[in-house]
Amino acid sequence: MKKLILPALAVSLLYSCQSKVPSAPPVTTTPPPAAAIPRDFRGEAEKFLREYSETYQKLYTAASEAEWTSNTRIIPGDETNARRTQEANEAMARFTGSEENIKRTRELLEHKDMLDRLQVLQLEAVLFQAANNPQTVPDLVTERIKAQTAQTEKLYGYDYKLNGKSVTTNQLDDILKDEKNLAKRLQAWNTSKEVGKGLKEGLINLRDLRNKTVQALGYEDYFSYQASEYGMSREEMMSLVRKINEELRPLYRELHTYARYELAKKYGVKNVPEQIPAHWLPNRWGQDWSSMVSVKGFNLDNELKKKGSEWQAKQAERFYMSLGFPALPEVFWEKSDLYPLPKTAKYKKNNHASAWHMDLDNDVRSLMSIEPNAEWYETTHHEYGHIYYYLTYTNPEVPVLLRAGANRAYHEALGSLMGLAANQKPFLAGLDLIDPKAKTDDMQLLLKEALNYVVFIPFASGVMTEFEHDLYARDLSPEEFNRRWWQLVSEYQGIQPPNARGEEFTDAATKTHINDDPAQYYDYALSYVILFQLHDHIAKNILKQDPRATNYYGNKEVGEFLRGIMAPGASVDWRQMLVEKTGEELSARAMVEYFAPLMEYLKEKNKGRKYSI
Ligand code: X8Z
Ligand code: ZN
Repeated sequence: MKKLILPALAVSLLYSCQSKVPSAPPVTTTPPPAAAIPRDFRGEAEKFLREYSETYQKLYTAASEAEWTSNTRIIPGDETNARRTQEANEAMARFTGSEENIKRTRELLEHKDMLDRLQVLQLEAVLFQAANNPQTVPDLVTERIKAQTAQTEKLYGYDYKLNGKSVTTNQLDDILKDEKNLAKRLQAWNTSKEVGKGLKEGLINLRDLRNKTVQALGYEDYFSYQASEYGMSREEMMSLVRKINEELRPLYRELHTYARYELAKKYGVKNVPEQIPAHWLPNRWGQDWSSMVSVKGFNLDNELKKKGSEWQAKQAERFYMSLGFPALPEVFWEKSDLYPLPKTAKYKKNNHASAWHMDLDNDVRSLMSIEPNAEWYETTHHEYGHIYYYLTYTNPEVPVLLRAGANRAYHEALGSLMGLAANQKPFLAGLDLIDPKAKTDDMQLLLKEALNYVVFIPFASGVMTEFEHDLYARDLSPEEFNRRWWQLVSEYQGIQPPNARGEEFTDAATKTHINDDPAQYYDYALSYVILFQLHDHIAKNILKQDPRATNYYGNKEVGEFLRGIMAPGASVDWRQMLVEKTGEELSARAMVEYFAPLMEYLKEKNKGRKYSI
């Protein structure tokens, strides 16, 4: 979540943008008739953008600081943080959504052809921000900000109870990964879904407020608003994600069949169910099944446990540095919040991993709850991808307003790419995390990877995206939140709930992004597709290695390639960039090709088994 925080912005009373505008020089001569002076739109845009950006950056920084505290020190019942965050975000909203800024931006954009490309992109970014906070409807914006902060506090202030005892989500995840007793698994799964009940009202409210705020500036709904950042309509985005899902469906079908039979065997269930009971899977949402498979000679969890969490945090940095990226700045180590809270802590924190560009400059931080295990190892690489993206596009060529990914999916892709690379055998052997001489079954390794990357696709491009589409664009009735959620889970993932999930639950809302990163989960699906395209290019053309067995470590050319993608931020066209860097348009080709050998293997393995999706 919070891939980039782009809260709302505004001029606080203390910091008025008006006061920054230098007054016009006194007129000493009689001006010629107005028509005779050609207007210098480029000069006007430059001045406007300079002043706007300066205020924006200050307000953004203040809002980030407040949000940071709200996410790292959650004290239920204490409203200090919420109040401060509210004020900072409102200040931001008043500025970004100000009628004056909107008017001025639109006016300048009417003369697009007289402006330079970067100016147009920046003005479009200004309008995009404005649409989230239009001050034509200030009360709605204020209410939305308030509802948003309250929802996050509710989600992360929640006290999960298992057998009457408080447990963390890391503990619940461990049970779902390791426990063999189905009754115990079910308890943990049920516990993980309790939080949704209290989030329903907030979600209904947020859905309405999000839709109404962007509608004030002409977007049909919040989903369309988010898709517009890719230069796409809602329908175009839906067809793209549906196409991706279809391309990976044959492989998913094999994985699903394989998992049903293997899990039934593991739990000693004779009748193999058609749909996988949700509590059988090693993840709360069934989005990653990789821990189902253990490969002999490749036990990352064991090795990482010996090394510890701090080692993991430093190792991910070493990997980036080996490619030529700089060391993480001191502020990162001083101010990040990387590890689980001690049991004695009197407060809670948001325990979903995120990366923050606090000031759109060099203050970068990450919020994680790193445990020494394979999942956090991958997540750490993912978050550092955001951090290095921030640091790399923080350069004089990229104006503050374009310090973002080429699109949001790129921002997600680069760190995930490093996560994939950091899990490949030659890389791990080089680090002594696996014995270079140990014989490992490569097909099992590929299977393990598919249970992560491929299994994720129907969840991300199917369940999450279709649900949010219906929520925002179809005004899904609150009477149907849970029914629709499980219908999608069944259709796309082939998973069934272990017990009746009436509308008193809101299982969708147990997923953080539904609450605090709305209508953009397809970013992750697209990011996986992009990451395989980039990886395919790196392996074949730079490293000249098999994409399934690479070692990026220490390769400066790979680093150059990645920096070339990161450095321009959002100042480039994302489609053009992909073609330039990989020679092809967005396509699941590389991902399908990567797993092609597995397809054959699974077909063989599944011979005689009944397919159910
Ligand atoms: O939310 C995340 C990142 C934070 S940007 C850890 N991810 C998605 C999730 O956890 O659901 C990464 C992959 C999918
Ligand atoms: Zn991310």
